[in-house]
Amino acid sequence: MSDSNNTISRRGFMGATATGAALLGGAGGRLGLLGGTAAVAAAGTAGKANAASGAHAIPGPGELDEYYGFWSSGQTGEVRILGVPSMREFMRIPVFNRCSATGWGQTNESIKIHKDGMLPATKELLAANGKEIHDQGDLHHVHMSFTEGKYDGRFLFMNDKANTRVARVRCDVMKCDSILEIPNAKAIHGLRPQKWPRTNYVFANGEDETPMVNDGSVLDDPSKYVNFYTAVDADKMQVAWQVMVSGNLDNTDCDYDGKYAFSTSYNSEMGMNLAEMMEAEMDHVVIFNLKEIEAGIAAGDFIELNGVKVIDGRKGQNKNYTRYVPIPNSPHGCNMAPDRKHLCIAGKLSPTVSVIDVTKLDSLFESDVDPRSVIVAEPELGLGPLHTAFDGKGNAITTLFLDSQVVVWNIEDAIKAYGGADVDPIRSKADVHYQPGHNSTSMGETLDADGKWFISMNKFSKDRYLNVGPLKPENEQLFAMNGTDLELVHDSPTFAEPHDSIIVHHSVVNPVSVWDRQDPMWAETRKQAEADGIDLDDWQDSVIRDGNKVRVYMTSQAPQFSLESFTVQQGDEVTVIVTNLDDIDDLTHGFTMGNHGAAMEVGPQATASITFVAAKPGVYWYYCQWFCHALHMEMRGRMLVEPKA
Ligand code: RUQ
Ligand code: CUA
Repeated sequence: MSDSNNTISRRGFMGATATGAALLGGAGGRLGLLGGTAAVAAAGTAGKANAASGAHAIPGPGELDEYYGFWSSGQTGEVRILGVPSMREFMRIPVFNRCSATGWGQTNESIKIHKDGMLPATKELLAANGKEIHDQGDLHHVHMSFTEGKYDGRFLFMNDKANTRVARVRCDVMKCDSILEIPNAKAIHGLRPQKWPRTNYVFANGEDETPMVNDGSVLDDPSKYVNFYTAVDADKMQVAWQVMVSGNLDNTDCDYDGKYAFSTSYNSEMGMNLAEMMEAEMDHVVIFNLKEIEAGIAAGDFIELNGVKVIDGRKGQNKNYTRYVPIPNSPHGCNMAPDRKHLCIAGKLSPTVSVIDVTKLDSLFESDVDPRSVIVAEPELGLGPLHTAFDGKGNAITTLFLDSQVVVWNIEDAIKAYGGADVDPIRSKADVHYQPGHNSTSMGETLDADGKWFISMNKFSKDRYLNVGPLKPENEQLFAMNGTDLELVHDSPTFAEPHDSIIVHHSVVNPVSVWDRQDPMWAETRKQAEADGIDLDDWQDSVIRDGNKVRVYMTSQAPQFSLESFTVQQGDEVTVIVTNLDDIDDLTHGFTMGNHGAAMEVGPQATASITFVAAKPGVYWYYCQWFCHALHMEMRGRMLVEPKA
């Protein structure tokens, strides 16, 4: 999986002479272009040897990264695309947030995506607050779709803890195409796509338990509270089924066999305050038996709650839907190793990671064995273990929040030690700055885990950067993995929040550069245009009146809108539909209507539309806000709003 992008690099130039020689020898496409410069650079810096080897080369200016990094942004509500290992930020994909630049949350196309998956009760709640859609979200986890245990480059899926939602991003255009609000559950936190045989389901767990009938009559009766584990049909973006569970749920993952999914619970007590939540020494991980749940649904063993088929998998039901494996103490991270066998549950308040052998899970459902018999190791790693990543070579890397460290440990040795052997599974520890939460390794949650790069996503930067006031950035750190040693190669501050990330080889991801004119994103808009007798594929400029609704169709082609001006009446509801006829790479236009809070991105060959009320008479300029041409400033026009007669 190496390519020429990776072998020519700034670090490569600065590396040992051997690397320099390899550089000059292995001419690929890009290398050919840069060959001359490379030779000079290599000669000029010979001797400044750097510890990072050629395999850990960091691309310099103009050079491409070997990996895409997909970042969740926590309370910012968007997805970010970075290059790894350069850690350059390429793009932001608005999902649960509103975006001033692209008009996400303002365009009719994006509002439709928000509203299509919204529960009726939420529409009412928002309307009562003077809103049509949510304008914030808390995006914790982003993961790619799988086929047979490997990333397949089709979709990214992500959760919104704040408003109990799951969303999907299309990797061909890197835009969100679906947002689904999950009924019954509250605060969707953990999220993971099914790995095998493909991502038919996206598993999502609710974090906050709520009264079974949540009508305002129950607050302090824990026996009335339940929690829900949800399987979303990933193709249709609809809830497939839910399982009612005991205890709250935190994070989730699933196996590489399509048989089981798992979710940690830090509050098995169902406590409502801190003291109650921390009472028990042992909490648990819930094991979901997918085949049994599907069979139970097929056999009608469910209740229907808000239109969803819900299986009862609470403790004590003892049907074959769920099992509860006791884990110390408020477990958090839930990570399946790419060895297809070991599930790592991070103890958080316990210094341990509990390793479950998933090949033993059948026995839990077949007989009355001690649920802890599936645990094959429980190494003590340090204080505050939160999440675990893998190198694909039998080693795991766990973040230690309280210790501000990450620890590399060997799974097989941990199993031996658990069996009584005198071996230390810990291979190395590295300080991180400071208090790490998630971590990720290159391709680390797939069967292609390659053990080259490791990222620690740290909740605090403290003194690491120039002071920017009371609100400090968080911090993420990139390490080159030299076997089981971690070498810090890069720090970057990040704005709220470096929550979670995945590192995906570039060969898996193949976005287009120009939209397909028939893209489903604006299918509704297209239908309306057809009804209005407009051909969206052609240069057009039409103002269609429909009562007090006015639809303004125009095209953009650098450096012009097809309409220099248009006229509406005071009080009209105006929809502007812009089709970008430019069809070359990187020629995005925009449309901003001055003083109306209306702006949108219109990519090459895309159509986008936005609606506002022209409430005040006067002349208003509209302009293109994406720099597109030497005459970009001139790309503007006027809307005349005539006073009411
Ligand atoms: S959870 S810091 Cu929201 Cu991803 Cu563990
Ligand atoms: Cu079109 Cu700027």
